[in-house]
Amino acid sequence: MRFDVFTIFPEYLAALELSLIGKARGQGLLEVAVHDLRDFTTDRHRTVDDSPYGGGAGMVMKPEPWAQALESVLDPHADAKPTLIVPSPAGEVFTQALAHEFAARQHLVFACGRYEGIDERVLDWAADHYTVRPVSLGDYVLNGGEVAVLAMVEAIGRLVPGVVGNPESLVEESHADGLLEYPVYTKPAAWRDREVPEVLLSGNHGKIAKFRREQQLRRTVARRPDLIAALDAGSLGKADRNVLWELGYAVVDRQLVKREAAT
Ligand code: 6GU
Repeated sequence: MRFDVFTIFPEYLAALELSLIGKARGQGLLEVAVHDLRDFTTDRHRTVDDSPYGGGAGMVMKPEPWAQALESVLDPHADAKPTLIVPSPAGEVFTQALAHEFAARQHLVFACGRYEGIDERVLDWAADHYTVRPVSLGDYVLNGGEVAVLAMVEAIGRLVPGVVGNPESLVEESHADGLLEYPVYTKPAAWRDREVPEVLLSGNHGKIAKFRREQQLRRTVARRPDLIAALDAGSLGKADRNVLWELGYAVVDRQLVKREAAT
């Protein structure tokens, strides 16, 4: 799998040389190329921005360097269009499902905007050559796309087979089944007057699995009720439904609804 990143701050992406992603690059599992957008300018000052038509605050990224940059990584022999990911707080929200979708692609290109964003015509033009996907990390504003690309390349890259050493760690983690992960503990069994839950020391794997599942449900209800509302209640087991009933939820048309709202 290949990633190309275009940015005016290539040093920002140096973190992709570290840890799991850096190691995967060394092993040839991932190819990551970071490009300086200013290398695709033609004027003496290497200008990438200009004032917005229609007025308003800030600057807008000019279209010409972006077109040169995005053309430079197109492969005329590729059998599918690459995906162009444009980090933007105005994009669709990046989720684990989107990470899986992108991890199945051969070639991802990231266009990091700065200032107020990239001239909209770049995205229109790019759609002839790319599948264009404006993507947001969430409902808050960053100064540019670079930090978002670090997050997305890590979330996508770790799903590529071989990048994470133990593939089981991909199954038992937050969001894998629409719930948050259960809490984890290690030695010592007692620490500063706090004990590890006894069931985890019991060696009873059935009881441990049941305990962990209940913890996942409790945690998700407390922290992310939006994820509970998005569950398909029809696919939940009896034990799950009982825990959720105790936590104040009822099933109506395969949807989990707050019990007081249901009556
Ligand atoms: Cl992807 N980019 C920027 N600039 N801000 C963001 C974001 C992305 N996601 C959340 N805020």
